[in-house]
Amino acid sequence: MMRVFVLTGAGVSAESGLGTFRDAGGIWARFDPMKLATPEAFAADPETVHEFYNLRRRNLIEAAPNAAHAALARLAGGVELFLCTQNIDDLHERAGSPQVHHMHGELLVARCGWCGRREECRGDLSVETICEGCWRVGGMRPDVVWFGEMPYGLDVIEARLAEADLFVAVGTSGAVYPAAGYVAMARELGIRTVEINLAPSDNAGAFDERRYGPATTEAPRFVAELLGQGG
Ligand code: BJW
Repeated sequence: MMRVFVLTGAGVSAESGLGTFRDAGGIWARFDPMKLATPEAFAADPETVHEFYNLRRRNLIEAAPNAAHAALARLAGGVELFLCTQNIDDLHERAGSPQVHHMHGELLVARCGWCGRREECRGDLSVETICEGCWRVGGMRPDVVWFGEMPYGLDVIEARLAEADLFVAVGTSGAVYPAAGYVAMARELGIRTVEINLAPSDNAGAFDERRYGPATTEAPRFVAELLGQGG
């Protein structure tokens, strides 16, 4: 069975109404990432960081998966798929993807900075939230990977990339490492590489094949072709 490594980014969830980061009007055009998405920002002003993620968590709960998420869920039925997402939303899971590797963590999970305990989190967090593991206050944070922090499961990611026959990036700008480096790694390994995006990403030139258009159109088309059902 063909082994396919799919890397998704914010573009795959854009048509579900969740903002991307670096597009015009994107999240980082309105907010300074260094004041919200670093451990230093959380240490300096946890209330503001909580407010930012509480708002995004509420938006996520209201959002629904789209045709791109659904197509990638179908793909798992026909190939050996490793679905690696940079997204902290759960829309791949809600579309039916059986296994998703969240390299930048998950918004619907909270983690205690004191004891490391993780728990599902669908409500707001605050500096008053108590950890039910160590009963300390002030350490609970969204279980997401901020700048300067180590993404999750890099060893697993690199192992699955090394054994892939095909690497596909969907809706990611190629601006954030280490994910942005995977296309180069794939090429060095002789793996065919495909980009699906609304517009060329920062490293578009590194891909063997490029498909441009909305993820909800291009991902289902690509998946149908891959599963041999015609375009
Ligand atoms: C559509 C569409 C539609 C729109 N259809 N497409 C090497 C070189 C240089 C720097 C570094 C390096 N290695 C590490 C760094 C530093 C840093 C980094 O990369 N900085 C860059 C900005 C230069 N990286 C890190 O800090 C990472 N950690 C790390 O490497 O640790 C190593 C280490 C640590 C300690 C000690 C020793 C070693 C961690 C990165 C964490 C990123 N975190 C965020 C926030 C997560 C929480 C949150 O959501 O708030 O993750 S930042 C943000 O960017 C988020 C995303 O996952 C990530 C990627 O963004 P993505 O998904 O690509 O979105 P956009 O908006 O950029 O692009 C959207 C795309 O969709 C566009 O292309 C559109 O065209 C497209 N699109 N609509 C299809 N409808």
